[in-house]
Amino acid sequence: MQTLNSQDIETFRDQGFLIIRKLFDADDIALLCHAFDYTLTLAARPDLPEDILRGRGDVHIHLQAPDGATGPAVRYIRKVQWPALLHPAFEAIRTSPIFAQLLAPLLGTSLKQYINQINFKIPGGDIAFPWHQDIRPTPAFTDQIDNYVQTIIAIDQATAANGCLHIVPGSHKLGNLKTTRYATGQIEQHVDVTTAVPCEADPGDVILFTSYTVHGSTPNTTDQPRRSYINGFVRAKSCTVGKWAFLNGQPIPITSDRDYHALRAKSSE
Ligand SMILES: O=C(O)CCC(=O)C(=O)O
Repeated sequence: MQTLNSQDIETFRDQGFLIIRKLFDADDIALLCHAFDYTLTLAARPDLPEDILRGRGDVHIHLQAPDGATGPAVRYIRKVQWPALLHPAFEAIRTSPIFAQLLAPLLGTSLKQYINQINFKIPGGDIAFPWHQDIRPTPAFTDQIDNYVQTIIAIDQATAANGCLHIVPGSHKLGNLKTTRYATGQIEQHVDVTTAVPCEADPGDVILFTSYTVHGSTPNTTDQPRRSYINGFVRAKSCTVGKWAFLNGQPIPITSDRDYHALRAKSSE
C-alpha cells in the first residue's frame, strides 16, 4: 500500500498540492461507479424530502438547474454531501486502509472528516466551481494548514475539456484570503490565476491539497460525465467538529443524528 514519502511531503508543503497516481484500482472505481449510479436514481425520485434537497442535516442532494434549462433537474445534479450515509461503497472508500496508510505521515493515525462529497459534472449541466479556497471554520480547526488534507478521487478521466480541477501552485502560502467562496473576481484580486495548472487525472488517481490552496474548475464541454469523490481529512486532535474516520488507524463507521435508512442502498443495489 502507498504512503507519502519525504519528497511527496516536501512537494505538498511547497506547492500546496500533490497528485498520487493509481491510488485506487479498477475494482474500487467500479464499485464507486455503481454507487454513483445508485445516487442518480435516488436523485431522480420525486418523493425526496425537502430536508435532503435543502441540506438540512448531513445528506444534501444538490440539484442545480442552469438558467433557462428545461430538462429534468437530475440531469444537473451538482453534488451530494455525506454520500457515505447512502451507499456502502462510499463508506468503504472513506474508511479504506489505503487512505489511512497514505495520510499517516501527514496527519497521524487518528483522523476526523469534515467533508464527504461526490461531485457530478454532467454534460449540459454548466456546472463550474469558480476560484476559491476550502477554508475550514475557526476556532473549530486549529493550524489547518498543517493538519487538514482535501482529497479528490478521479472517477472518470479528468481533462481540461471536461472541466478538470485547476490549482494555483504555491497559493496556499498566502493564507486565508478571506474571500467569499465562489464569488466572481475576488480571488483574482490576490492571486495570479493565469499560473494555475490543470490537474488531469485518470480514474483512481487522487489529488491532495491544503485548505488554503486556490482551486477551481470550469464546465464540462464534452458529451461524457466527469465525476469525483471528495474526502477532507483532519488530524483529530486539531478539530472539534466533523465525523470520525480513523482512530489509531482503525476505521470508524459513519454515524448521523438523522435517520437515512429509507434512502440507503441495500448491499445488492
Ligand atoms: O473537482 C472540481 O471540479 C472542483 C471541486 C471543488 O472545488 C468543490 O467542490 O468545491
